[in-house]
Amino acid sequence: MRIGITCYPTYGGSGVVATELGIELAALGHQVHFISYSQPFRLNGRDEGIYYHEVPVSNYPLFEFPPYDLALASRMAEVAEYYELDLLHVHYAIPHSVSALLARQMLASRGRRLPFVTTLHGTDITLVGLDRSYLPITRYSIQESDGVTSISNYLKEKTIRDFGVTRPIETLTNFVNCDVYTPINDEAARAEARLHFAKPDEAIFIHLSNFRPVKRAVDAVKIFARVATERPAQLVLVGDGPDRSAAEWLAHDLGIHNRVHFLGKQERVNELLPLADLLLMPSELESFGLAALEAMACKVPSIATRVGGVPELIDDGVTGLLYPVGDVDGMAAGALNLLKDPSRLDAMRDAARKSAQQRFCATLVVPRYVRFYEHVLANS
Ligand code: GMT
Repeated sequence: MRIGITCYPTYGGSGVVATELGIELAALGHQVHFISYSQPFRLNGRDEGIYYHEVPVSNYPLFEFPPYDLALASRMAEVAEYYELDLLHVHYAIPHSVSALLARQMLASRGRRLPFVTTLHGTDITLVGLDRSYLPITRYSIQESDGVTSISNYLKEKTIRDFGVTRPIETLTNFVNCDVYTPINDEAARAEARLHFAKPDEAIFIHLSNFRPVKRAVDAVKIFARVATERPAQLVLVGDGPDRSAAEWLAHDLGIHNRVHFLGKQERVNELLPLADLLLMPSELESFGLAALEAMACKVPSIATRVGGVPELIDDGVTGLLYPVGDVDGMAAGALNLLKDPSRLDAMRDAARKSAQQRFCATLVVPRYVRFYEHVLANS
């Protein structure tokens, strides 16, 4: 198949999923065309079968707000025509599904078919889509999509309930390449690599996010601060965003900044995750929780919040521990108890990897996307 993919190319879960999907589809022999305002950050541009088309956005003095969604629709229609795309797959409803709808109409007027699939990721539904100024057009473009997928049952049900969408929505979860996200099984090699951040007797915590308020990165520092009063430990924070300076300030204010490492945006998180003992994901809301899945594949369980689609990913007490939002004391106590009980932690580490492999591996989920595309093509 020839598939056009549009996503937000910067740091964010939907862009990661879209890019990894494109890479996996190309590896299966499909031709993949990314159409976006800049090259998705996990794409190195060298993969066979992957093409990137930039969307140029002109800015005239008259345009107080440059119309990116229109430029995107034009580019989608052009790329679809020149490269004979079978379908478009847009990630994050706003504004991508609206642009795809326009591109489909532009080509239909010339007798050419261009079905499009919309994948709902999270804040497009839970926050942005519920803004009154965006809701009507978002609902319309979801309803008019040729196929709609959601990354969790939670998000699917929320879309039906809050948006009144009546067309079928297929749940196709986030996935992880279990050969790229792997534990370091050689204990001596892992111990050696961990020395980069911690002394041999110290635990390593990791937090991975875009530091938006919804991620509650400051809670990650608070949880770590409580743990660090009881046992030697280090915290590694990966990513960047609006709450980073608040988290940095807190680490300094609490006098733990020498044990808290802000690494900023990192491309190869698969090399960092296996070094950790536990991932901290204290989010206000997660429609799925891709960071926790990537950690699980590396044998790293999560201390996380029981929100949104997280319970569909993490089996509380088996592959991680779940707490109410803001329960910093509970999360710190849970982490300390696990670290005190190495056989329980080891069992949880094994269960986390096994669950990632058996339920969320790219080899399982990506073929479901392909079958979904075939279904859409056969029915549109
Ligand atoms: O706000 C974010 O975390 C980014 C957002 C996105 O769409 O870029 O992430 C969402 O999509 C991820 C990939 O499907 C999910 O794993 C995240 O749980 C989801 N984030 C939220 O729902 C807050």
